[in-house]
Amino acid sequence: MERWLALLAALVAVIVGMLLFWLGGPTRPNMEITQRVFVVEVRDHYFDPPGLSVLPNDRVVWVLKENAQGDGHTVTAYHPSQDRPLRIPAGARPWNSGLMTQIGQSYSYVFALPGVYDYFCTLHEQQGMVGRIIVGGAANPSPTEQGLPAAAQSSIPTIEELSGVVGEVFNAIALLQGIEYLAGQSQTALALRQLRDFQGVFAQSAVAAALAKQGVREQFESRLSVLEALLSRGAPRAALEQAVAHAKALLDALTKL
Ligand SMILES: [Cu+2]
Repeated sequence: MERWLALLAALVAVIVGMLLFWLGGPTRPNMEITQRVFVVEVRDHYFDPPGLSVLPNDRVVWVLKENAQGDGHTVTAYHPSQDRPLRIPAGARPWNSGLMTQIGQSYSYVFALPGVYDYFCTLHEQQGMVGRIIVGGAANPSPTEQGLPAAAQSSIPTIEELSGVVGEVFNAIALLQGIEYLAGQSQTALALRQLRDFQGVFAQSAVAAALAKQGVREQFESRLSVLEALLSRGAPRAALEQAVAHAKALLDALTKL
């Protein structure tokens, strides 16, 4: 009799399990992929960070942070439509921000096609104000620095750099800047999500290893926690900016090693 009861219980458990699975299927939240927002700061006279390695559908926003001379900056793709050789994937939509002169002014672009995208500031290209974004991993064949002005050849990150730890550090800087940007746009929920996604993959990242090597990994993680707490309670913008700056400072130090 006990055996029958046990069998019955097992049968009921299986049926209930199947029912829950079937019922749970359609009501489970969509595992949609969140669009990440990377912010590149436009400064006198460089892009910070100068390179990124992103995935298709990621958004990059360039935000004007410095304009001391008042002549402004642009964010412009290397493309024949801009009187320049093609240095973005064939078929990719070229972009040109136009002249940005107001601090805080921004320009946004969503990268759809994989490949390497080089861009420049039309006013300061000769001073090496150029940037590079790899979408969907390193391209084959890899573009070279040839054909760029001399100053740009030395300032543009190489494919190898962007595919390695340097690229990961640049990405982390731009993601933190993206969190600050989203919060500034009153998109606090998205900012928090981006921060938590970043925290979720941080432990296994090359950035964590590089910070650990400098003995500042825990310091960095606690600065992320401070940022998370501030975002969670809707702290004022100045406090968020300071928290982002604190976290970024440790990453910036890595790029200067
Ligand atoms: Cu410029």
